Amino acid sequence: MVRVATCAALAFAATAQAGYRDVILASPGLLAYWPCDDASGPVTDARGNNPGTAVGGPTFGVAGALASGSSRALGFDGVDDAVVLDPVRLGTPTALTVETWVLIRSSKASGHYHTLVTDSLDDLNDGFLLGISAADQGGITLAASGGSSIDVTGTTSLPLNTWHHLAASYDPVDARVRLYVDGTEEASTAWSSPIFWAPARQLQLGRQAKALSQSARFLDGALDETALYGRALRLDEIEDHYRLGRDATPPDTALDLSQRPAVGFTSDDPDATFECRFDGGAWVACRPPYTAAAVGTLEVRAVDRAGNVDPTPASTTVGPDAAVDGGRPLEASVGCGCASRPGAGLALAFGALLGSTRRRRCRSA
Ligand SMILES: [Ca+2]
Ligand SMILES: [Ca+2]
Repeated sequence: MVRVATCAALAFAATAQAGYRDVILASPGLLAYWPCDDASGPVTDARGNNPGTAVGGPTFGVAGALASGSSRALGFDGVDDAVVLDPVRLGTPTALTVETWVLIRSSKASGHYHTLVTDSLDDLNDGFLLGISAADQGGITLAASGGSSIDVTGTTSLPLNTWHHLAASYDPVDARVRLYVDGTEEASTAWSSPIFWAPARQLQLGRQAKALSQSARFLDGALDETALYGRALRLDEIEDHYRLGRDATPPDTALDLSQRPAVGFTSDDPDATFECRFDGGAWVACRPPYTAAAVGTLEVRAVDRAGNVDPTPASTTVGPDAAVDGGRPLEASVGCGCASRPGAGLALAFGALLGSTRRRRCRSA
């Protein structure tokens, strides 16, 4: 839908978030649940049993995964951010489900991975690790005594900067390790060995315990609504969690034409980013204010953190046209406004503008 923004503050219903939390808390076998809605440390266990200590300075209050706009999450810098938890309070369950919403900001180099949730001491020789591979695919490793372990890896390469639901389960009676991605069972492998819980193990979010290769395995991204259960959740339960939590509503895009020739734009989703295209060209990432070097049609669409794209982009005529902007001098800026050079815009093509903007490494808000 196209409309001119009033930039009014929008209220977001917390219904979906509260509903999601209620369902998780009512799930049989729940051992710990970190909604990651905290404004600062410690990282609260909504079940009240296992609060976490933030180390390395993770970012509290980043945009969360759930459909509710008020859901918050915990950001990890991929360098040294982690949350340290108490493995003793987790116990030594024989069956297990580990569940989280995750967003990754970058792809790891070959052989490296993002550590999401782990309870292990010695680099996959004990306990478990839920992670995301260098191919951006979810995976679980479970270890048994004697040094044997099982890896089950998904098949979907998760797009960067969008939220996804990951879960993995193991039940020795069922004798299968299963991996679920966005509410679908994506991989499973037969496995009947009991989980080996090392006496000196460490339960953590965002990093592994072992120093060797640790720096290559920090999470660069965010976690939300992380939960551990002492049983294998069924497929229908995992489907329910995914359906209840996921944001399926596309964001709306609005234009602010009050500062011609610059065009401002906003979205009803405060965490949305934007894509622009000029005269039907390719969609490229952009940020307001936008000022064009040539007369043409600007289209803008918001993209939310769930990957939903506004299906009805906002559009307007832009450019150095007296009928459009009153003939005022243009600034050659696209996106973050860091490429401003008054009067120089007329000679520059749109593509060159985008290139210069990217080269200046405009940072997102
Ligand atoms: Ca840090
Ligand atoms: Ca949350």
